[in-house]
Amino acid sequence: MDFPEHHPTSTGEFIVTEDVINDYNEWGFILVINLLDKQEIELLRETIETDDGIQGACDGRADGEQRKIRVTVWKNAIDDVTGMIARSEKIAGTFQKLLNDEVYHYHGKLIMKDAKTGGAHIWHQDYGYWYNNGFLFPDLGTVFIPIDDADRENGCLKFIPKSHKAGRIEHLIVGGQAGADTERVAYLQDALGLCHVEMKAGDVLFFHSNLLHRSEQNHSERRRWAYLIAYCAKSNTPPEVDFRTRYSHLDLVPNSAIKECQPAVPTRESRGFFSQADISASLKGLRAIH
Ligand SMILES: O=C(O)CCC(=O)C(=O)O
Repeated sequence: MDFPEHHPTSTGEFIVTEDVINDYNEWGFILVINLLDKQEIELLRETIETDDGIQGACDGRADGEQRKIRVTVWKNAIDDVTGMIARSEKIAGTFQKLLNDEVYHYHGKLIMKDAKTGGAHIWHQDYGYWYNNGFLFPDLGTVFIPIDDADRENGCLKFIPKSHKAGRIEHLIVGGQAGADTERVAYLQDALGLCHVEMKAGDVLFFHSNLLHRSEQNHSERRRWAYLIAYCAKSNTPPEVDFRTRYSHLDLVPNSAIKECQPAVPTRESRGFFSQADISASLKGLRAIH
C-alpha cells in the first residue's frame, strides 16, 4: 500500500507543517526521505560498529520462529554521534512537535538483523511492552534509522497503517518477545491493509507507540541493522520511575552538532546499558504461549 513521504529542505532541516502532523495522526507514522545525509550516516555506522560497549552489551531475543534478533538497549543520549542524532532539532525537535510536548530520551537501541541468521520481530505495539513499564498514556514514539538499506529481502519494517487508532491491544509472550493478539492483528490487517516500509540508509521513520509493526527474518546475504530512539512526552513520565523510565531533560542541539561532535570514549556507566533483566521486565504480567 502507498503512503505519504516527506522531505527535508535543501539545507537538511525538516519543517513540521500542519500536513506532517495530520499525516502522523492519521497514519500513525511519517517517513522522511534522506533526513540524514551520507556523512551523518557514515559517522553513525562507524560509531555503532566500533563501539565495544554497544557490541558487547548485545543480547539475543528469541522470535519464537527458531531464530534470535540481536539487540542492545541503553538509557542515555551521550555526547557522541548516537546522542547528537537523538538530541538534534531534526530528530528530537520533530518528535516534540509530533507529540506536542517536550520529549525526553526513553532509550536508544541497536537492532542487529544479521545476514542469513537475523530473527524476526513479531507483530507488536511498542506500548504493548512499555505499558508494563508504568507509562500511563501511549504518548511515546520511536524513531527508526536504518544504517543499512532495508527492503523486503532483508527484513524491512511492516506496518498496519492507522492501527494506532485501535488503542492498546493485548500482548502475549512468544519466545523472548511480546506479540499482539494474533486474531486482532488479522482483523486489523483485513480492515486497514499493510505497508512494507522499504528505506534507504539516511531515511528516517517516526512512529506512534500503538502502531502495529513487525519485520521478517533476514534470509538474504545483506545485514539489516538499525538505530532506534524511543522518546516519551514529559507529561507522560510514569508515577513510579526507575532508571529505565525516568525523566531527564534533553538538551536539544543544532543539526550541525551531528557532524561536529568529537568521537567520545563512552563507558558502560555513561551509556547506561539495560541488562537482559531490564529488557525482560517489559514482559512482566503477560501470559506466555508456547
Ligand atoms: O528492527 C525491527 O525490525 C523492529 C524493531 C522493533 O519493532 C522493536 O525493537 O520494538
